[in-house]
Amino acid sequence: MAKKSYDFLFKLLLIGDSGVGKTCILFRFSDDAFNTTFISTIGIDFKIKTVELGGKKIKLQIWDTAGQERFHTITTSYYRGAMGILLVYDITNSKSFENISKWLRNIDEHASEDVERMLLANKCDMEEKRMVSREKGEQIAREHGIRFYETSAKANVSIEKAFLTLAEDILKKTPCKEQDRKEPVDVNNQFGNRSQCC
Ligand SMILES: Nc1nc2c(ncn2[C@@H]2O[C@H](COP(=O)(O)OP(=O)(O)OP(=O)(O)O)[C@@H](O)[C@H]2O)c(=O)[nH]1
Ligand SMILES: *[C@@H]1O[C@H](CO)[C@@H](O)[C@H](O)[C@H]1NC(C)=O
Ligand SMILES: *[C@@H]1O[C@H](CO)[C@@H](O)[C@H](O)[C@H]1NC(C)=O
Ligand SMILES: *[C@@H]1O[C@H](CO)[C@@H](O)[C@H](O)[C@H]1NC(C)=O
Ligand SMILES: [Mg+2]
Repeated sequence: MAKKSYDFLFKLLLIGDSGVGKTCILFRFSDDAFNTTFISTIGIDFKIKTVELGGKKIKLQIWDTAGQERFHTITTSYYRGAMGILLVYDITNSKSFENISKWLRNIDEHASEDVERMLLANKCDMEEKRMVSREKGEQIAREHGIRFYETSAKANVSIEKAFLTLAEDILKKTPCKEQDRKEPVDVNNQFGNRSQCC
């Protein structure tokens, strides 16, 4: 019997206005690299990365959507299958922050109800051009009960942390059924035995 090379498959999705850095965030996470050239995503793209959490191999299939309005129909068709969604804005672009409420509404309309959400304030390396304070980001995240990180794909700030934390949050609410091991596994979460996961 062939052994699967992973224990869980988690599908994640990146959304947010065009130019906020979604593709760069994913490229930093998957290839640990950064490119200053802006090549706007056409439709949708994805990358795979396998990580290990609490002794479990987790294959992350990460969908990178185009932020441009003209791709709305195609990109929203990917919300349904997502277990985690990263909402991204750019701290140097107020409009991209104001649009977060629009992206949150898109999630309400198109994603599954128990999807795990996370808010990322990207380009935090550009402090001199900042238009959106950290407090404003934290506040909207708090209002919606979701985690918040200021990130930089360029300076490699909190990118890995964000993806791993999101995966961990999904793992915590994943029931045991798709796994074949007998011994319980310490998933190392702050809730101790409150976790539904094995
Ligand atoms: N300074 C800085 N620039 C960044 C950062 N992340 C992305 N950029 C730049 O922002 C521009 C847009 O980045 P992308 O990742 O292509 O943006 P996107 O959100 O994927 O845009 P769409 O695909 O059109 O939705 C590029 O020129 C990047 O080099 C960052 O953390 N810091
Ligand atoms: C914010 O959303 C509106 C409506 O979808 C869009 O026209 C606008 O371009 C967005 N802002 C940015 C900075 O992309
Ligand atoms: C980016 O950050 C991650 C996590 O902290 C680290 O493992 C990696 O080596 C960093 N990459 C570079 C190029 O410094
Ligand atoms: C955690 O385990 C302890 C000891 O087994 C038990 O008394 C307690 O009720 C458990 N807590 C929860 C939230 O399940
Ligand atoms: Mg892109």
